[in-house]
Amino acid sequence: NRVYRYIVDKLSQGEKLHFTLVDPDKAGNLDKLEELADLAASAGSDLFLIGGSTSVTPEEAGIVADTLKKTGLPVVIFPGNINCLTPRADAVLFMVLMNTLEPYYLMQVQVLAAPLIRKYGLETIPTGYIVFNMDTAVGHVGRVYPIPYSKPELALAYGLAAEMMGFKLLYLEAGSGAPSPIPPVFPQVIKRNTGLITMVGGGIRSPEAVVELLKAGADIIVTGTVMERDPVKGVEVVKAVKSYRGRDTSS
Ligand code: 1GP
Repeated sequence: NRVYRYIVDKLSQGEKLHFTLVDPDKAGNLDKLEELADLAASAGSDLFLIGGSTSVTPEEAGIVADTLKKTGLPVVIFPGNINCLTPRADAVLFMVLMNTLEPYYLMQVQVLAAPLIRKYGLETIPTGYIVFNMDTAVGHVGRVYPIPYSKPELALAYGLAAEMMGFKLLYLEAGSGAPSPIPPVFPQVIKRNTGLITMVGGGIRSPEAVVELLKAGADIIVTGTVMERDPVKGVEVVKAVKSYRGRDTSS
């Protein structure tokens, strides 16, 4: 479990982490991908996530993993489905979409994927995944049953269940390209009441948003869109995570 240890070691030294999400659709333009990867790595991003999208071949995922690995950072699959799996990554977030109405994403896809993952020899990081925003691709594809923004106690119930089931990470997701990030009260309530590593992503596009979420107790910030659309801003966002020295209000 090398990647998991890498994450835990950094967190235990008081660091906050930044993960860069890359859509393997980018396999078509490897020069551009390499440029983006170098930019993210030199800004201080800690890890690459690949996946998210459903229109990806395992071959594309492999090419993208190889390209990202040149930076020396770990490459972890964030699977939208089985098609994203590749032995060329370092690990996979072994996820359960906890608030889905679709049995496939609750247990079936994990059962289908497990023998493949074993064959590939990939490290697995047990991850609870909660999607907040219905109006995103993941909300639609994942048949998400939304958690009202006014009910943090409901999100906490998911968090407690995730911890009791033995998940290590809890990923609180607004959805890629969401108009705004999830409200900070969500990571806050999870950090106050569980020992889970709290990862927040979706719609994060400014250093101010990063600081708010980190203050609330988020351990890991994930961004994808901002680095692709506005690299200067993307670098600022990574740096906001890595230079954060404030105290959490969660404890
Ligand atoms: C998707 O949360 C990530 O899982 C990234 O979202 O593309 O909005 O940064 P953005």
